Amino acid sequence: TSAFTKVAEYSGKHPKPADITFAYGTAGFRTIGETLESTVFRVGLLAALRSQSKQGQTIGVMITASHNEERDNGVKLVDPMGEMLQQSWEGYCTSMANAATDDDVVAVLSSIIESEGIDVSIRPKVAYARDTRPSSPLLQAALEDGLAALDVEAINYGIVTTPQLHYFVRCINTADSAAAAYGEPTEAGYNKKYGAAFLRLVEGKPHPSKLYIDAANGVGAPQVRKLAEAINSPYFNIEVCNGDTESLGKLNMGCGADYVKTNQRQPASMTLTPGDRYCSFDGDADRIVYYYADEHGSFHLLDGDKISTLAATYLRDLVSAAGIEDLQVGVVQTAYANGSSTSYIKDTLKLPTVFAKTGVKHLHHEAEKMHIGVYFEANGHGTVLFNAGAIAKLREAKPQSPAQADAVERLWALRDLINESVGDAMSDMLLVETILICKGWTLAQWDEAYTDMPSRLLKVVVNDRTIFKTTNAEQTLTAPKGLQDVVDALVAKFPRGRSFVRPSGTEDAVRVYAEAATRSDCDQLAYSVAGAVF
Ligand code: 16G
Ligand code: ZN
Repeated sequence: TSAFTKVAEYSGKHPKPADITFAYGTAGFRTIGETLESTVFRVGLLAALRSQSKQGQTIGVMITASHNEERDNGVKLVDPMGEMLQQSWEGYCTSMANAATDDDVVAVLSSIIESEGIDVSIRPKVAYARDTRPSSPLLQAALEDGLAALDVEAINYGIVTTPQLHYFVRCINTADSAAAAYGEPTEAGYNKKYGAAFLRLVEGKPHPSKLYIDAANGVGAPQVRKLAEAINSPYFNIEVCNGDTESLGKLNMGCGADYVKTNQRQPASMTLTPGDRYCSFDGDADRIVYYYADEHGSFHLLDGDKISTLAATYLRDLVSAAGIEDLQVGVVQTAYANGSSTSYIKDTLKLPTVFAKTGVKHLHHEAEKMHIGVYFEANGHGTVLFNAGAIAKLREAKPQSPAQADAVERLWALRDLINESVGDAMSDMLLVETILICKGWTLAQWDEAYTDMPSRLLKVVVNDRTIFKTTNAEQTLTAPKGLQDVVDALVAKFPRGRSFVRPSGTEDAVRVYAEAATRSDCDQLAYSVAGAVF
């Protein structure tokens, strides 16, 4: 343990608040920013161990609380291929964050080293970044102490989006492989890769109208401006709204993808002009939704389900145009997917669809099983994955005509356009823009595919959410006993009714979701199920 004197000493500078218990949840640690100093310091230590356990590959650390209010903050770890931290390590994170004393921190550290058989002689490598929150610099300093305590070779990426950090980590760890190299691990490399793929795909098509981007007054604002500068083309004609990252109190306030999706309305600061095109990022730019006003001024949302069906349709048509046999496109959704989108995928697109539990890592793992797996949460978080089987089929493709060759080429270009490491608002936006430009579609034309069922999401505060257990991708309750039967009986009363109850992974509450054929049925169903839960 003498090797860890520095750990104990530095840990002393970041004592754990005695009255708080931390938990590494669906999106890492997330709570009031000021309380997270000890946790972020310790995440620095964990990142070092994780890197050593992965033979010195680079691990990512992102300081952000996404769409949460400005005073919150959070931190999460990124695994070598840019994916979320392997689930089996989440428990280590939680134990480490809750160690009471500096000696306890060293003890937890030693026990992880022992259980994982970690070779501590390996020099650890970590890449880190933060969003624009006021508490982020303080937390970054705590992280740097954690990294220094274990002599980590660290790269500071400054203020970038969460998906950019995931991309950098993947680039760094694939740099030595000619076949798998992902790109240059810099902001310029990111903009160059995605910008070039986008221009390759839209070349020769008519220019689109301006796209207004609500950046939630977060890190997406400066980053999308840099992307636009790099693309420098009328194909990417954007105007950033809610791009103020300097003034306090503005981040995610009355704006951003979560606000727009939850309230089914545009940001408070924006007036929509019929015919114009709008989208919103969340505070760390890993979610995106689109919207527009029709000629009567009514608001229409194009959420993650709409993006998912648009992408799946386009990919399915390209695969068929390329003449590649048995290259399957599939879609992964969660229980929150609007029922109309699921029917559309099954009945109209005739594509396989599976349900995963809420949280990106669950969708990601299901999508990896498909050749081309499109996954989105209704809230706008998602991406497309091409698995090894798909790559092999694309490599083997023998186009019989210029049209087939063009389709194969476009599939390769799409793979370059998409950030496969994680859902990415900027990359997803370029994907949507590509498809709309190629089809010559307005947002209203995109919206015509299907009409959303009326839906309602309620939050029910209960004494103990841990008594709620689910199965079937969170669509069926197994406990408390008998409650699912009550829900089923309520659902049966309403035409095309659907409802489910699940404990939140991020808040101390239970969520109730309901859909039905009419708005009033839907609301009645939601409130009666909530009544049964309470
Ligand atoms: C986290 C998830 C998000 C999910 C949300 C559900 C990631 C990166 N984020 O924010 O995908 O929609 O949790 O929250 O996985 P809930 O469990 O409180 O409903
Ligand atoms: Zn986010």
